[in-house]
Amino acid sequence: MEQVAVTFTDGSARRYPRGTTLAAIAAETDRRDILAARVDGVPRDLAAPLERDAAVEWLTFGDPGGKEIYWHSTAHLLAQAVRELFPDAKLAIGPPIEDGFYYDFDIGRPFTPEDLEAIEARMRELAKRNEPIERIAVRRNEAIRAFQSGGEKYKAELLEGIPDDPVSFYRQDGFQDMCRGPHLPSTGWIKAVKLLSTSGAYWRGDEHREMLQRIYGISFPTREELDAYLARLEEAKRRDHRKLGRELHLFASVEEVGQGLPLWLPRGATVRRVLERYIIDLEEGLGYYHVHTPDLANTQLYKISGHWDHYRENMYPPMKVDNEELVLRPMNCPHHIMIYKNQQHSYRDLPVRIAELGNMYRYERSGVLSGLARVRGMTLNDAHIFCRPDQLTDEFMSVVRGFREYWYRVSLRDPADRAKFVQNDAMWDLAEQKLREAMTALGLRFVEAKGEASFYGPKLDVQVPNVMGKDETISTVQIDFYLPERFGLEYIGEDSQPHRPVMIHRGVISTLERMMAFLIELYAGAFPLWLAPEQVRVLPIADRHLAYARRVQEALRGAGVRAGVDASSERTGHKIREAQLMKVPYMLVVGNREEEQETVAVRSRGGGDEGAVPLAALTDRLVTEIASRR
Ligand code: TSB
Ligand code: ZN
Repeated sequence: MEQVAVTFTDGSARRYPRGTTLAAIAAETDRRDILAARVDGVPRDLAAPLERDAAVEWLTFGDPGGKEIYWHSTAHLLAQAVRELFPDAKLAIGPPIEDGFYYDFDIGRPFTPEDLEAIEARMRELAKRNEPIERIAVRRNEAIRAFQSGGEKYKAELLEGIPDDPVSFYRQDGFQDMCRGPHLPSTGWIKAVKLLSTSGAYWRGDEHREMLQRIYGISFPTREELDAYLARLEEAKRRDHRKLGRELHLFASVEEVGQGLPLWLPRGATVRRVLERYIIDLEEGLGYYHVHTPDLANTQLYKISGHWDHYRENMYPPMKVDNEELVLRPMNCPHHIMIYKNQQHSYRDLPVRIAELGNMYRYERSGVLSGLARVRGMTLNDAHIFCRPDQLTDEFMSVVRGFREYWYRVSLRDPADRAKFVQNDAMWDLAEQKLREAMTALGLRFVEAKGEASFYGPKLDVQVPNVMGKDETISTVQIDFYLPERFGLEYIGEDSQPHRPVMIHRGVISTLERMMAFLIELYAGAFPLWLAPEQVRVLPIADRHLAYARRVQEALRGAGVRAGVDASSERTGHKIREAQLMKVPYMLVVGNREEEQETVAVRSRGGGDEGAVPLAALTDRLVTEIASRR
């Protein structure tokens, strides 16, 4: 019998009779977790026979590709359950997503929480039956006929977009769904399911089309994994900066102002100001010059810089005023370049480091906006370093040494994307080489990401996971040979001749918006003392203690401590709870005894009741703790 040669990822190879299924080969291993395979890189069902020599890579739930299949099959199970409970339901699409899956249905009304419970219970029953999931080929016109007679208008429309004949369907237990696959071998693989939420979703994401009902869910091979995921989800909800931002009066987003344009409320603005002062002082000490430049500029500036050609889709459209055409700036670099150009520079003055808490505006698509983490109007802790080529590596390294480590992403261009990145291979190669050299010299490990570079040069990004485990860029440092060229930047060298400087773009704490989102989630809203908007709240026991409470407040304010007073007529227990809800680090209860003895009864946020402490001693202690920034 004819044989095919199969190689495995561990490098081993074996021969099998042609037509042997992947399932048969998988059965030779003693592993029970193989749910599908990649054959020459293409995901396939275990039931698929091998017809020619191939490289086989087993897929399990532990692999991203395996999860995708697992969740995709669970989406089918969901559709089967909905079809059984709502025989008139029309099915649309049901893909796996980053965390789980969804399926869109048309049942003529929204799903209720009770519906979800019933559907989930039915899914569990169906999974227990452990029905095989089979791939079948259906003639195209048969599929069209079936969809028409079943009133499956969404499926019929989807089929119009697929040229295949025959088209593949997957069938389990009498239920079938048009699908490319692959899928799990049987429904019994799905051990733990949770339907998480439902929402309206337009068919094809088009607001002019039908409103469908989307059900989101997730599934795991064990109950323990599901429980751990749900616990993480709960914790994420508790820490969610959008929720805490509202509850702690830090920021607000209102429709009247606009999407992605958050308002910083007094408490949030206080935290921001502390961060701003801290970063500006630090940067001044490191030799950065802080400047102020306007949020708008002539469109021409961005035509020179290349933003107009490579970054326009992220820019707000220009506006005409008098005989000028202006745009909101999407980046601060061109303004800083004009500051550099405002005077002559000698090789001795370099590097010149120009910094700004620079406002910028990006037309982020509404679907990606998220609280403060991704906005349209933002303020970046930005700096542009203009240096000699021989200074580049050192400057780059000292910027990176100031970063806090999470994980590093080296963001490179995608040479195939000619629109997004300027075309100049020699320039890109040099910049990428310099970046890699510096990373090697720093001894840092990094992951490369093709296509994530800026249009003008490669970046080193510090990626930080948010509460849901998704990564966002906080710090970034970028090497740029391009803008100095575009703007004809110069310095006078030792040889008295003009030379071209190199630029480093650098952001350490990201935009204040994203940093705030990150800090809120990191501390679950309980900021350390130095950042807390209200560091201390004085709680008078009765109205007659209010005057003393005010004196305590004044004394603390005089020492630079942000102190509030609860002047309400509530009882002390209530005042304490209120202060705890607002996560105020210190509560100072004052009554007769405290007033007589110039003391305060201290309760710290952790719940610790420390008893009476002389006001002067407490003030000193707070000042020291604030200065420690811990
Ligand atoms: C560092 N020209 C450079 C600058 O000199 C620049 O703008 N780089 S950037 O495009 O990568 O943006 C800098 C940082 O801003 C990002 O690393 C990210 O942390 C933050 N940022 C970008 N877009 C948004 C957004 N929509 N909302 C909040 N923060 C953002
Ligand atoms: Zn820049």
